[in-house]
Amino acid sequence: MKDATAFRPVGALRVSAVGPRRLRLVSIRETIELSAVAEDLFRLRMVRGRKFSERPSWAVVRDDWPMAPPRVETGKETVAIETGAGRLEFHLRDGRWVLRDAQGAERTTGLAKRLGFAGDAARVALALTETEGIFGLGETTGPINKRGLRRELWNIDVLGHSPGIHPGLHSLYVAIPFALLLRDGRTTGIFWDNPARQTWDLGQAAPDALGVTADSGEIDLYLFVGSSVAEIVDRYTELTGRMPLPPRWALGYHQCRYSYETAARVREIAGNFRRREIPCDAIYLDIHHMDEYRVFTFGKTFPRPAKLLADLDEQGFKVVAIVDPGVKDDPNFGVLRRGRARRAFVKDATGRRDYVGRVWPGESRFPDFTNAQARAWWGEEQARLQQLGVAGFWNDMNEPANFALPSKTLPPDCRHDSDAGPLSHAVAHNVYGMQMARASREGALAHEPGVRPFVISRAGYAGVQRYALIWTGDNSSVWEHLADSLQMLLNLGLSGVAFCGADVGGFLENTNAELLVRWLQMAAFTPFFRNHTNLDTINQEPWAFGPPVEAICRRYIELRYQLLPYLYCLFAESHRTGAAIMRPLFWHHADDPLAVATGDQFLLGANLLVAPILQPGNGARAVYLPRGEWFDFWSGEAHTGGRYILAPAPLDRLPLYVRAGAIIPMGAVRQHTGESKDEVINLHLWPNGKTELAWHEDDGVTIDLATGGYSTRTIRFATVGRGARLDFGAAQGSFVSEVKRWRVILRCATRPYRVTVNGGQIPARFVAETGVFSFEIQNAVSPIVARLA
Ligand code: MIG
Repeated sequence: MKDATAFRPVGALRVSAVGPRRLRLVSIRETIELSAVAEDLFRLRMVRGRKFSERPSWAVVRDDWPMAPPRVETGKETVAIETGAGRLEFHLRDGRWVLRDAQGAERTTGLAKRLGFAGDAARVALALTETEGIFGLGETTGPINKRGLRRELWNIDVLGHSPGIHPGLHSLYVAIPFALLLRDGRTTGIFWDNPARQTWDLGQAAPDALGVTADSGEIDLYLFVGSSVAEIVDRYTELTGRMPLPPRWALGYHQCRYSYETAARVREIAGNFRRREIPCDAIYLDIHHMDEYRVFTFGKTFPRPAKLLADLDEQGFKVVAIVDPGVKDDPNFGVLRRGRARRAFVKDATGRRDYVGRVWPGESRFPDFTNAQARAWWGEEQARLQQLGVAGFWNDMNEPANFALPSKTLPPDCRHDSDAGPLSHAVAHNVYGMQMARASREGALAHEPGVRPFVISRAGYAGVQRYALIWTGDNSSVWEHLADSLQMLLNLGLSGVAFCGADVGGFLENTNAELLVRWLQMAAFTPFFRNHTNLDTINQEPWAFGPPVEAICRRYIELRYQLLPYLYCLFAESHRTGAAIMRPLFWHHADDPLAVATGDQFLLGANLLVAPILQPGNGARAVYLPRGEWFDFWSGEAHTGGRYILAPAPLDRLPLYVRAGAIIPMGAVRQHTGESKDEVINLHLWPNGKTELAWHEDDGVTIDLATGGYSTRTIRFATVGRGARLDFGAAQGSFVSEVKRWRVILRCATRPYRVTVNGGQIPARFVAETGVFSFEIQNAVSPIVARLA
């Protein structure tokens, strides 16, 4: 007898059907379908038998694009589909396949006899060239380039993740089977849409092969052949959805700890921020706010939650409450009773009884978030928190975590009654967290229509960006984790999750002054900026280490608030195109091997280069500046890129550089994003030939974008002869801009200019010592032209 679990590569194939965009191939056992989904996106599916699953995908929200009809070729040995952007060839005899771009260059190759099934498992293997890099894969530990590692995509609750501390740690909380392959400056994307546990051997077992196994399900590969990293992430996020614009307060500084245990302590924390004038927008309630960990309740240490939340609101604080999935198995608990009445919980293997596991509340049942009715019910329960004034939801433990079993999650044979039909937990596991986030977001919207929800999730699968931001879970207050979190966030951004962040200061263990400062300096430039620490650790609020440290923390939090207009434009760009907000250098410099190798610096948007200090006692660090001209943000000193420089970094200084040609819009320091001030935007122009900024503004609260509730305009700057020209295109959209005046700040100026705005001369100022030339322009919706002569 043959071993049923042995690997069997796909047998010899023949063409069974040819459609306008697709080709169907059959062997004795398997069926393959090749198709062009978009010009630059191909799909390769394979099943045993003759029928593809008709289950809708949890990840994919769009799967066909208008395109010129591709050429479909059926030769004797090979078949192919060719579009204007690429070509997918398939060899009928041995299952080898090749993806090429429009220039005919081989982007990636599926190895012969390595496509097939082994028992329930499905396998794919790709050839790797010697220098090929592998990026993305969502949230995983280790260096930015995953080449040579092995990672499992199986959402799991782990304490203290780190390659150094847990060398064997292969899984984290998020599973995103999407990778970017970087080969000789060209980027190719590969996404295997299958939420079952996947194992990615990234050139470890064999240095020249990328081998991927899914524990069950179909082979369903999406192959992206775009011409840049940005294009591939753009297409990938068109496929799996994009981040909705968060409320503006989500971009501010957030303060958390496990836990602020009483209402009085929360008020004290809030009072400290305002008294010390440290900007802050949100305070989090961790699990101790509940009545014995009963979800959606407040316990006796929070006697009048509505009053507390109203008072905090008056001080400009939003409150985010933790919401864990486990519902306490207490027959007197209303949430449990209603959930049971709605048949909303995950069933055990019998399919008849609810599975009962154990989490913080003790014995608990787990809502079946894969089911639309269960999600709607959850939203109703959550609405009670909204009515009390809770502004956001923090979905923790949604891998889901379970203390009852060594596997730390639900048994694989638990039953889900999903929108896509009945599923075992083994298949639903990786989507559980994202579907919880979906319940939270959709519930928040249903019960407060028109207001942008705020949902933060620990677990997720491809497409989770549609519902929540991701924070990277329980790191430790150690330097290695600061460095690790940076690379993790970069890969999350490459994987469609632009809105992400790590616990600032580190979660487990006690932090220290230097680590807090360095972490906070870096995180001021990450999309999500939240300080959080564990139960029983020392305090790590910005003032916890005395006045000098507090002053540095304040300074960087203030800088974050000053940069919010720049950041907000980046969030808008990401909402439109899926672009990462925090980017590896190679996002803009894929053909530069040194930029590709850099995992300890990042770009915020295209124009700010952040080189955080990732080790203790460092008064300086090497910084790689990619090709082009760069300016030191602090001193204005100019540097030519394409080389390393040594950057001074005393404790109060984060090495920060601006790309020549950048327009960086900066606002006033505010104590929170809702604080109203006469809006003057400082437009810092860092000179170089020609540049532009896509300005975006809206009310920061409502979801009015679809109906034009924004104000956008292109701001262009170009040197003309010895002078320059600054153009504000006409403002688009129905939102009335809050900008009263633009203060134009030309940096590195060597002389004063004569300035005319729409023809009339206006006053200007030149300070020779600082090289700053500045003037102010009244804002107007119509085009504005300023000339510098
Ligand atoms: O088992 O709610 O990652 O941020 O503070 C620990 C308590 C449960 C894990 C989260 C952490 C949170 C903590 N939670």
